[in-house]
Amino acid sequence: TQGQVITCKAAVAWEPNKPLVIEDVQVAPPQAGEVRVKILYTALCHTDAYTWGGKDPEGLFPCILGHEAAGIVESVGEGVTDVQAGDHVIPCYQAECGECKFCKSGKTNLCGKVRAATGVGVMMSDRQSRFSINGKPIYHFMGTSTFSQYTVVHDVSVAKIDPKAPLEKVCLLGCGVPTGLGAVWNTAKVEAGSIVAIFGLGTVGLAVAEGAKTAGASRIIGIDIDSKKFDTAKNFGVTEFVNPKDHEKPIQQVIVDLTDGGVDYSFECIGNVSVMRAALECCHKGWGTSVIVGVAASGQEISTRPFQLVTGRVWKGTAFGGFKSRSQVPWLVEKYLKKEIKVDEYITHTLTLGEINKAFDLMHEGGCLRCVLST
Ligand code: NAD
Ligand code: AHE
Ligand code: ZN
Ligand code: ZN
Repeated sequence: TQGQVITCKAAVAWEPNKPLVIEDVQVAPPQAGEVRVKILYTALCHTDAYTWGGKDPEGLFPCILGHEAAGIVESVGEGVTDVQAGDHVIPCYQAECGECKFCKSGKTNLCGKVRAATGVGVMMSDRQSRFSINGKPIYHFMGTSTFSQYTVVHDVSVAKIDPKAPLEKVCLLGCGVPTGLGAVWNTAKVEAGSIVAIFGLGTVGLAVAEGAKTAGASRIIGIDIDSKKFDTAKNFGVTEFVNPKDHEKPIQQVIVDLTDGGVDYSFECIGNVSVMRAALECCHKGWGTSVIVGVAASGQEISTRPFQLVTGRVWKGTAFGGFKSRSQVPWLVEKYLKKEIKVDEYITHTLTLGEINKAFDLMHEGGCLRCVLST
């Protein structure tokens, strides 16, 4: 198949909120600096639902969504040396080139090499899509487009991993689990003994809990409007549970009262701007740090009284948990193989690519963390 167009099945989002359609899609060969990957497993993340729902200012249609996956390199374009056909890989929506201003800064995991193209659904070299249906181009998404049997990614957007790792599990290391762990370890740098509050106990929030537990947090307070989340949350390290619906007082006041003045660290893992405010305001005066992880809809803005920051609270955000993707995803895979981090525990459902609309429906049910689709 090297050098040839591949026709395969992919789930196409033709319009926001309209069920995805499994189509025969033509996938062009990888150009210079690109890699064509046979996707074997892909999970759904809440961000896919957000873009599908028309809430993403960068969302373009028709497109092929999906960014949490694992597969095997089918072929590589000219000049690609870091991976070759047969390598097991995880696509990385957050690239790492090692050479750009961002990569060299030592201050961030963001990479500028291909971001301009991935934000508008095309490949960097010719600003074209590698996906088409009978000649009509279909946009890429987040530089990954994993809801397809084959995809084309930039070489800076793919991590080579240990072939011993089960792809049906480690696909989760493409987004949600690293995001939560890294928010704690890299962005907040939670110290032993800290009091932590987590808003939203989906996969990302639970991975924050797991990260906080390994960091030695003394109390891990989970906040969710769905009380059914608490039983599972205990297994990930949450020690106390608060449902805002059980209280008259604003949730920030509830947390401040519970913690003698506020938490050391809080994490917003929902994408709701009023919860982001509450997460900041439940932090302890003088030092409490709040990390925004959730992705808010187009047009939404955060606000608080500046006095909150003047009096020492710190507002931060994180993308992919601050992990440098190509260097650290393989390390996370090894940690999983050594049983140092959970992955299997986040997989509550498994379906096929053809059942993807059912998988999107499942995301709205409290019992679903990650649903993994086999392609
Ligand atoms: P999810 O839908 O599985 O989890 C969200 C949880 O929040 C659910 O348990 C829900 O019951 C709870 N919730 C909703 N409204 C609430 C409220 N008002 N108060 C308390 N709890 C509430 O989603 P997920 O896949 O875990 O993703 C969480 C968020 O993180 C999403 O916004 C997603 O887009 C974002 N995300 C960001 C990054 C990043 O790099 N920054 C990476 C992955 C995901
Ligand atoms: N496209 C949106 C923002 C989406 C967003 O914030 N994405 C997160 C990852 S979510 C993964 O589930 C992120 O890492 N962003 C950094 C980046 O470079 O995209 C918008 O508002 O335009
Ligand atoms: Zn994601
Ligand atoms: Zn870079």
